[in-house]
Amino acid sequence: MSKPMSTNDSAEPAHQGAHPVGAGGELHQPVQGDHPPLTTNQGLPVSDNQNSLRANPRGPALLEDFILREKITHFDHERIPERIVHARGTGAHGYFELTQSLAPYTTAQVLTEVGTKTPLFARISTVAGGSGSSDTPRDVRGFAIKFYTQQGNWDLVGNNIPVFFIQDAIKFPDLIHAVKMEPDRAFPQAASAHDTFWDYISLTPKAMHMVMWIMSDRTLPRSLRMIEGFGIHSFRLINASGESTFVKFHWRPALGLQSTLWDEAVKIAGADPDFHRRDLFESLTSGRPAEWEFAVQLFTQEEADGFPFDHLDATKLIPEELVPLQVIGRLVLDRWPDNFFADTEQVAFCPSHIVSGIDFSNDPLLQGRLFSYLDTQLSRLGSPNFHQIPVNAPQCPFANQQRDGHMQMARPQGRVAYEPSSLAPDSPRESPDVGFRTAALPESGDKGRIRAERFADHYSQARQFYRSQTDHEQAHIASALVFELSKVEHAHIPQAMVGHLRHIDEDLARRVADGLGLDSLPGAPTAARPVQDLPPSPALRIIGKMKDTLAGRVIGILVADGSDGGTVEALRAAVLGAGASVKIVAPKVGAARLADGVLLAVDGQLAGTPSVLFDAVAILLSEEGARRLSSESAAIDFVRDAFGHLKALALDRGGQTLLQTAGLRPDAGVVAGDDVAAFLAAAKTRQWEREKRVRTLA
Ligand code: HDE
Repeated sequence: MSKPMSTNDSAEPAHQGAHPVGAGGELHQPVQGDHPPLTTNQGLPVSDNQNSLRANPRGPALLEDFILREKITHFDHERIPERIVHARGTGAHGYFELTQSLAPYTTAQVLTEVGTKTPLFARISTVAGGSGSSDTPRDVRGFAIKFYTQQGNWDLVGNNIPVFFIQDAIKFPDLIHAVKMEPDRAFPQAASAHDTFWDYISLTPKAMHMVMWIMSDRTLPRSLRMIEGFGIHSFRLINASGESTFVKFHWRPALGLQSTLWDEAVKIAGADPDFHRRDLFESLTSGRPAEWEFAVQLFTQEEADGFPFDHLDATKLIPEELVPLQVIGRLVLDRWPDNFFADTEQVAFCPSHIVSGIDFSNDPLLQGRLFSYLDTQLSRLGSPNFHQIPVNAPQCPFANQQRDGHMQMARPQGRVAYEPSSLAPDSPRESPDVGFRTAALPESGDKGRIRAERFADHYSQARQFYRSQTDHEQAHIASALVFELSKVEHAHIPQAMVGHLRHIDEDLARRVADGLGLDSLPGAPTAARPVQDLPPSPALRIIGKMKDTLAGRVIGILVADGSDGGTVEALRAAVLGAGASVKIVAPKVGAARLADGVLLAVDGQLAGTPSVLFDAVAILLSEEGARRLSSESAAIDFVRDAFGHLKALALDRGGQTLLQTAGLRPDAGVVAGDDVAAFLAAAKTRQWEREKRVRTLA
């Protein structure tokens, strides 16, 4: 019988600095400095974390092994249910700083104390995909903020689009079931381009305004740092006299609004499924905070009565031209969480987390949301005590007589767990002066399953949105509709959709019908109310909101052995000076040997670092380097995609050779590799003029 051997029976003792291999084959780490003992969850130091308890060296494992069982059991339960919607998210810590007081309108201190920095946690998410889905599908982005105010937590749980598909919470499960993967086949993942989604939408005229937004490039953001945010619903601000003013909340990105193109987003999903998460991580961990302006639209009941739509209807927005935005503060994200699960996964947002001085409106979608979030979090986080998880806990004192429950962390003292009590005079009591009070507003009318008549105007704002767009943006909307509807198998569904589009814009309907190969324009459904021609709102565009800056953007420089070091360095220095970051791409990861013999460190290997990952590119190659890359499809794709995605290109002679090999002719967005100023100017925008040369748009 062989002698049983423990790990530490290996030739060299494990704790003496070498790397001995244990009986299990694991390499033991050398011990450096002090380290805490590895223990069980009960605090028992563990002697061997490599071998489970066995009857003999080649014998069965023993049930007695409580250390193995504890470790595996905990592992088996590591996952919690993902969110039913918004499962894929990225979070960060930061703060809100008020720059202009809203004291005439509200008693909420977070909106009245100028200069106070209120800590917050933000989570930005896609909606339809699972938690492991990619970052760049065509989808709405959730934009949820938890403000840890000194008067309690205030959650503003919004999206990057100011309207929604439906008007009443009772339709939310139907909408989500329609967009999620189809239940019999479990695909498509994270995509609206399938039958059930468009079937539901084609039967839901009220969704048409939102459809215009989701078919626009708003759903293809370049970066989470470059999206707008909206609270969507009207809320109320309540002042010290109890007077109420309606408010809509907005976030506007300091870096400007920017999107990718559809083809680009699709390719990014393959090149880097974590594109947005990585972008925010790299930005925050390299000391570049993400920042938004916080703005409000304020309006009275009388003003609301004069709007040509009902502001309680979440399928409508209030154009900025009608009620201007007032910037009142800034929101800064500057700290990546220490642990993703602890914060980003466990954070529990809830629209009913409100503070005194803010109140809800009667928007029926909002009213339904006030119920849903707490309910879903009870099953997702498994206990009514999820408010004790650090990311969810208020950062001000909180106390009440709620007790016990799964995972209770608090240890309330004394015998009194009720109120009022004479036995515990210092126990928590209600505060008539500062406590939350629902605005005392009159309600009257007949009870019923009913909806306000003005909610039935389904097409006017959809038309306003479409007609407010630039030619390029209109073409992208038409192309997106053609793509999505071309994936639908049942022919009557695209037909019905084109019928709806006729109420929005006849030309749009024709373009989509043509793209889908329909012989004639289907009839339009009867509109419940006449479609109004509302004035165009330029604020609804993306083009024009992209800021004239390179700050926050990423430039890729493709080099190979033999590239000219002087040109590379001049370009890199200028780009860094303009606030962008630079990644060097080369055929081999490690380093490229430049013409002068200097080794240039490489950030990405060509085949794994395509140009879709950059905002603009430079291709700086020797003639020999260009000749070698001319037969590399990854190099041809690099230049062809950069060109096709309307990016600026800086090319030296080798770069031009590659451009020619790819069959492309230069235009104004293609500049000389040593013309740094021209490149910086061109890289700040997309080359929209090029689009008609490279793509047939519906
Ligand atoms: Fe949500 N939504 N929602 N939603 N929502 C959830 O809550 C719901 C709606 C939004 O990063 C869920 O904790 C209903 C509009 C965001 O953790 C759930 C209705 C807007 C997030 C839920 C809506 C949102 C959620 C799933 C129709 C923009 C992610 C997980 C009445 C204003 C928050 C969870 C995060 C998450 C319900 C519509 C934004 C199921 C019933 C409109 C940003 O409770």
